[in-house]
Amino acid sequence: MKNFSSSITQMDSTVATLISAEKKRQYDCLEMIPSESFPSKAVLEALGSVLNNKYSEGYPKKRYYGGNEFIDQVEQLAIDRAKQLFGAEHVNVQPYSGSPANMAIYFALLDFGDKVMGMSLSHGGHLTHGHSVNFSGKAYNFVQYGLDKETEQLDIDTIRKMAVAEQPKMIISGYTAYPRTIDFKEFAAIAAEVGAYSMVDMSHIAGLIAGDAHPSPFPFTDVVMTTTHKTLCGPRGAMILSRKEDPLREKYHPESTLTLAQRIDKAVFPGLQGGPHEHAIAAKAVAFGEALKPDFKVFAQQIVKNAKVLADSLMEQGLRLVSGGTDNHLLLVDLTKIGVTGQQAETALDKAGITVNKNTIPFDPRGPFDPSGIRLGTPALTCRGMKEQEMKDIGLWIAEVVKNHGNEEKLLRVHENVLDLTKQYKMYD
Ligand code: DSN
Repeated sequence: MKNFSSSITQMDSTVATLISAEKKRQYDCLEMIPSESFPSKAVLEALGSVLNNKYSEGYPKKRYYGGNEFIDQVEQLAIDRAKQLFGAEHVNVQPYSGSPANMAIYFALLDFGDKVMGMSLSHGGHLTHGHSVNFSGKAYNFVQYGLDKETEQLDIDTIRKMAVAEQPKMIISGYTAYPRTIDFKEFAAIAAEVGAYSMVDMSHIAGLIAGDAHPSPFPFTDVVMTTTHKTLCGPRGAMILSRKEDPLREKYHPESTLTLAQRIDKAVFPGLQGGPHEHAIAAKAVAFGEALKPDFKVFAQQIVKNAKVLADSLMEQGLRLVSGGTDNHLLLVDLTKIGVTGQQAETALDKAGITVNKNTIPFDPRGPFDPSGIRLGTPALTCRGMKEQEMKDIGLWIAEVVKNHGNEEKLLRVHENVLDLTKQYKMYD
């Protein structure tokens, strides 16, 4: 019989030691990658539960395997809570992660070679929004829009003109490195005007939308997807939320009787995936339950408040922020003026215990392996309970590090400040 009772420390000290080391890193560092957050212990318990053991191809009450009485209830709960959280007509909680969710949406609504509009990765989009090295850019005819050179923000009139000229079948909004509010209503109106599906990738800001800290893409967007592990603070995974009916069925699928909801479900399973990860789906249900509570609004709004204070603190130190600030959870710092590269800044901040990622800025003259900027975010620190005063201090420390990235002594001093701060904000224990 297999050993069911020994802990990982007893069974595999090598992996256990690595997990402990990563836990200590997360506790000791200031985690400022904007796509990361810290889920509750309840979410992690669901992820590590026996639901991992079950196969359940299909959907609640329509499975290809027996023994799904409780699994059905878990999955239905996740669906119902997500519908309530966002006001969506239909939800599929099975996508394993963001990229397969996007792939399933394209499979559901497009034919290979169809024209789609998405923002280029170098301006803040995502690989799956049409980059040439990604399946999306290979299988579909993506035309890519970018930001206005002066404002470094979306210019909705330019995007409308492009849509009218290009006549795409789908228009995607929602980004990974855009610090400003997105006018989803305008995007839906443009899509309706040119007879395209409107799609939103709200992965970065889903928690802000759930907490009323960013305008929602519902109910006017045809299909919305999100990862569940960013500002939503759930497990790694994704979901697709959509209208029930297909507003463009006559135009694009006249031979089909499928609703939009049915097209999405069929594309996820059996179109793309096999057995759903029900342990992750249970963890999604737990996270959605947390996001439905009133204090989640306070949390989401604090993420934005923290980002604004951090932005002010950095700008007071002479650092230039792309677009001049932030409306959401993230900031893009252009380091060109101070003669530092994104890689140099990321490495120096790492040494000082501040975890960020190097990032291209719009119209970046440098390449993606050593771009001109860094991307910062406040979700993980807000999960730990940090507020405005901490953000002010952290802004000073970041500026000190990037301006003195070769000065080991200064990095060490900032690291001591970071350790003093992080030990006041314990997690999980
Ligand atoms: N990797 C994610 C991010 O950091 O934004 C996007 O998928």
